[in-house]
Amino acid sequence: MKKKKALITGITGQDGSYLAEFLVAKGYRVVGMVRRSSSINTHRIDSLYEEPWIRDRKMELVYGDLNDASSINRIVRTVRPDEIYNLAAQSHVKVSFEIPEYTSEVTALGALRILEAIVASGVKTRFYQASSSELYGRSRQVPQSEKTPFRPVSPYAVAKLFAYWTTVNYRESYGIFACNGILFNHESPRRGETFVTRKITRAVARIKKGLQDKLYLGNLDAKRDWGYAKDYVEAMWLMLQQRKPDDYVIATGETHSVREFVDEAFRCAELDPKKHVRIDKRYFRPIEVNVLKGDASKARRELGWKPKTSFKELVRLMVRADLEALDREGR
Ligand code: NAP
Ligand code: G4F
Repeated sequence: MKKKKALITGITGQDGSYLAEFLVAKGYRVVGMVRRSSSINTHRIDSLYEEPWIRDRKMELVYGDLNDASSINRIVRTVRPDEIYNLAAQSHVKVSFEIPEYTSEVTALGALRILEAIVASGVKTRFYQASSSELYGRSRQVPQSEKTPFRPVSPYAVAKLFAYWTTVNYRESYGIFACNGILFNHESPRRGETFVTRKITRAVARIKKGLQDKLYLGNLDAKRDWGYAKDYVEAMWLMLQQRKPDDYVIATGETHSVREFVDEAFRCAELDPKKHVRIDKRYFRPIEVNVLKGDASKARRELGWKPKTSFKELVRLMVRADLEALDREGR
């Protein structure tokens, strides 16, 4: 049987790296779109290079940018993927208040550019859009499901709202097999260092090794539904294997405050957070999303997907990974 080909935008990010590994293991040929950077930023997919996968042409990287329609058109036309996973975004909520226009270009119009390239090229492909629980923002409903009205409260979330509806619109207008995965927060040792979970686990490891003394954080009362990224990429793939395209919430169904995450992470390293954690106003946002808690019963029912990793296991594996990384550096 012919090998399936998948195009991943955002392959150098947390989810892109796990998804690439998952698809290659499933026998796909993966093409990753990367943007030009002055320094090497492919550390999350380095392990893929070490495997014989590249030699066997199971994965290749091509230059492109979501802000450059011509590169997207060229890639879709020449690669002719069976599946496209649009994971690229300016994905930091707090940063989106500082660069709102750029965030909208990449995170909103980027999705439109890919969908337009699909229509213009006539390539028969399935499309996954990385939608977000940030769409719910200040929604009054808890837990949030596919039926909960959106109420986005950041430039990032508004951009994701545009991309969400554009995906639905191209599905309905052109019959494209296009799906939104409304993923709640998902974390891992590969999480960017400025997102709160990784900032905490990295600081815990550094404090344990005597490399740092204080951890400065913003709002400790915000609550999030935190899952493990490795579990979540399977759900992306499952959505594109269904008979009909649809939108799905992916979540654990549990919510925990940032404070709980801090306490658990410090407990894992037998440290006292009171001695080390300080509040810094710099890390507060102009408006906060207070509580996110997902209802993923549709995904469980229709995709057969459920999370495999508990909150405590997630915190523990992230702390352990950050400690081991320092050990490897000889710190
Ligand atoms: P991430 O680690 O921040 O990765 C973002 C990726 O997008 C990186 O590969 C980045 O490339 C790429 N990118 C940024 N701007 C680009 C541009 N102009 N053109 C091409 N590529 C660009 O994000 P993640 O946590 O893996 O999340 C993946 C996707 O899911 C994102 O769309 C995010 O908004 C969404 N999402 C994430 C979560 C979560 O909890 N993680 C939840 C819901 C939705 P560089 O390496 O060059 O920066
Ligand atoms: O880790 P965060 O920056 O993630 P946030 O804002 O929930 O967004 C992430 O999840 C979304 C899914 O819901 C994705 F769409 C998005 O791309 C991204 O992956 O912040 C989590 C919470 C916030 O309430 C924030 O105010 O932690 C709070 N927080 C407290 N102190 C902090 C800090 N956040 C960060 N980044 N840094 C702090 O020092």
